[in-house]
Amino acid sequence: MPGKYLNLTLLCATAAVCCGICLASQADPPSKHYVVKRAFNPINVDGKLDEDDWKNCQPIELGGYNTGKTVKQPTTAWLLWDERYLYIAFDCRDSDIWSTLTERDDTLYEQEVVEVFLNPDSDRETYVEIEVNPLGTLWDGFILNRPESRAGILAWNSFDLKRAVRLDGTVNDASDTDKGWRVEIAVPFKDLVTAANVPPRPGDKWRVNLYRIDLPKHDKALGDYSAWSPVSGETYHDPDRFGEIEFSREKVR
Ligand SMILES: [Ca+2]
Ligand SMILES: [Ca+2]
Ligand SMILES: [Ca+2]
Repeated sequence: MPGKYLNLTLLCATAAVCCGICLASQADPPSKHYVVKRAFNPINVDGKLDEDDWKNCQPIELGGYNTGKTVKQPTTAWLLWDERYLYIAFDCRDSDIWSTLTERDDTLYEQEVVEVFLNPDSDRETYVEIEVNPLGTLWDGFILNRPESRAGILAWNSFDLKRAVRLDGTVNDASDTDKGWRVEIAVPFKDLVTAANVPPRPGDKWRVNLYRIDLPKHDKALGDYSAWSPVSGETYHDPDRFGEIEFSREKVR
């Protein structure tokens, strides 16, 4: 995915181009809205999405990251919450699952991955980014998306974050045909320091986006880059285009 953290010079140049656009525009109203219901039962973060709560939860379908159009490898996501956690689940259809990165805060965005951008105070400049790859590796960072530059603070860690991955297929074996991979993530509210309320109050609204990268044959030119709320350009770092979630006191059933 373009616009990440590998090259500070490139980041600055990209940010400078974006800057004029950002300063010239007011915050865009969100194109997507999702009501996050409370979990009825405890969510077991094991990568199995077999809880009734997930089955009863409204699904989100991701589309092309800046078009919203159908992608080759579909992704469905769901969100729930309770007093301690925001839960996010992904179901990634994938005929060839691969990943080689195993260390926390490795450059997961260079390979196959799901990504969650959480912006509790809905500003343009600060948000949390969480990524999980098919091996269960975590990338967690606090993003400073300033007009002059963008930086991901990798030293920011959500120590109580839970995540799990279940494969429906094999990873790093292109000789067979996989079905996909599922991810379950629980983000502790206490780590989301820009949130007005911890835990959120019913009616609180956050700007959020959900993304996935699928790279057939390890080739970025063939990549499916998908998003819940389509971004305006070539980077996922477009907080004006994040969707909006609203926390509901209603339980999921
Ligand atoms: Ca589960
Ligand atoms: Ca794949
Ligand atoms: Ca980190």
